[in-house]
This record gives sequence, C-alpha cells and structure tokens, in this order.
Amino acid sequence: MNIAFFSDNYSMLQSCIRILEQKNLKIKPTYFCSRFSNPIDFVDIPIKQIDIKLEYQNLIKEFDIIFSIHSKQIFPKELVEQVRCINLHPGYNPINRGWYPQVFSILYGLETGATIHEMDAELDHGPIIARKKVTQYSWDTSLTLYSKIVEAELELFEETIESIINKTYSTITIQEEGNIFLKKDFNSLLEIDMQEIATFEVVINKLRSLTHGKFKNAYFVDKETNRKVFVNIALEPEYE
Ligand code: 0FX
Repeated sequence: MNIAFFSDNYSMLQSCIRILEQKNLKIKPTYFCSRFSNPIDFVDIPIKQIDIKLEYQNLIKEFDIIFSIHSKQIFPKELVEQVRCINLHPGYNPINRGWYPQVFSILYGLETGATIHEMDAELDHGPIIARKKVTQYSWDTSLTLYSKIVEAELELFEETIESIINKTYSTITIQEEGNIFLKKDFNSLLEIDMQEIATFEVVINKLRSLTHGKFKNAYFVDKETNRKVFVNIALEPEYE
C-alpha cells in the first residue's frame, strides 16, 4: 500500500515514523513537506518539497492514503474527494479547528485535545476517527499544554493506524461547526495595549496563552526607545 505523509513538523513526523516501524506494517511510505519547510531540517527523513496544489493529480494516481501530520498546506477539494486523506490535528474537533489550538483554548477557556479524522474540503473538518481530551490547569502555558496535546496525538496515531490502513474503523460526524482560529487571529494577539484595562485573570490567561518556550510572542512597545519588549509568564503551582 502506497502511503504519503505530508508534514511541516519534523519531530511529529519522526515520532509517527517510529510508531510505524514498531508496528512493522506492510506499507510503502513517501514523505513530503511544503515550501514553508526546508527538507534539510528533516535530517534523516528522505522528504521531498512539493506544492500540493500543483501536484495533486499525480498524488491521486500514486497513493492509497495520504496523511497530514501537521502539514501547512491546504489539501485541494479534488484530492480529498478522490483519495482517503487523514489529518492528525492538535485540537479537539470541532472546538478548536485551525491554528495553534491550545493558545485559543487558554485564552477563551475552551476544552482542547487531539483529533484524527478523515479530511474533507474544509479546514480540520470531516468524519472523526478518534479524539482525545487533554486536561488543562490554570498554570498551563501554551508550551505545557501543547506538549500534552502532542502526546495525545501520538497515542491516537498509535491506536488507530492499523484500522486506518485496513479501513476497519468507524467514524462519527459532528453537526456543529465549532470554532476556527487562523494565523492572523494569533498574530492579532501579540501586541499588548498597555492602556487596556482587564482583570488579573484575563491578563494571566492572555500571557500564558502566548508563553511558549523561546518563542517571542506577546510584546509591548517601549515608549522611549520604540523597541518591542517581549513578555513571558512563569507559573508554578505549589507541591500537592
Ligand atoms: O506543527 P504545529 O504544531 O501546528 C500548526 C497548527 O497549530 C496546526 O493546527 C496545523 N495543522 C499545523 C500545520 O501547524 O506548529 P508549529 O510547530 O509551527 O508550532 C508549535 C507551537 O509553537 C504552536 O502551537 C504555538 C508555538 N509557536 C510557534 C511559533 C512559530 C509560538 O508560540 N510562536 C511561534 O511564532
């Protein structure tokens, strides 16, 4: 069986490949990334950069299943209608479809988790094969929540991969459309308006939603020098 894996996230793809190897499945995998990635960053994974919009007709001929493992490309309607395309999403569909789901979950107090689903022409949409919620705490930041979500995604991948290959799974379809968050929604959060009045709860939630390791997300502009000053928050619950 010819299976394509589209990814723009090296560590996610590497973890999925490890799972495939452990299961010793009879598949012929091919790896693709988008122009948003540099194939060199995929180190040991032989990956080819392609534009899915230009190549989808060849993909239809060549592959039985196509996986999106954090691929930054939009899959064309013709492709998802003619080949079984499966998306591994770092959000709990349909609550947080789209970009950086955990950021918006923290910000708006939404549940989150991971979903593996058949793709249709809409973003992070289509019959759900399996989904898993992840527990959130008031001290989670984007990074700590994201790490738990990735773990849940890999568990889902491991639990469902055989049934996906053998097409023995069942799906559920959710009627509600849920929420979609886009990259521009994330970008619009980054500049802090120093004159805005808010409760500590709102401020702390906003800062923890934008605190993700070394990423420079939230910032204010220093009045004197006009330089951006990046802001992260450190949170530590007491021992139980
Ligand atoms: O690969 P990925 O984890 O996922 C993203 C989207 O969230 C997902 O919905 C989509 N299907 C996929 C194609 O792209 O994204 P990443 O590796 O670029 O970022 C991982 C996390 O890092 C993100 O959830 C938030 C954080 N981050 C990332 C960047 C680039 C930041 O906080 N700031 C940033 O500038």
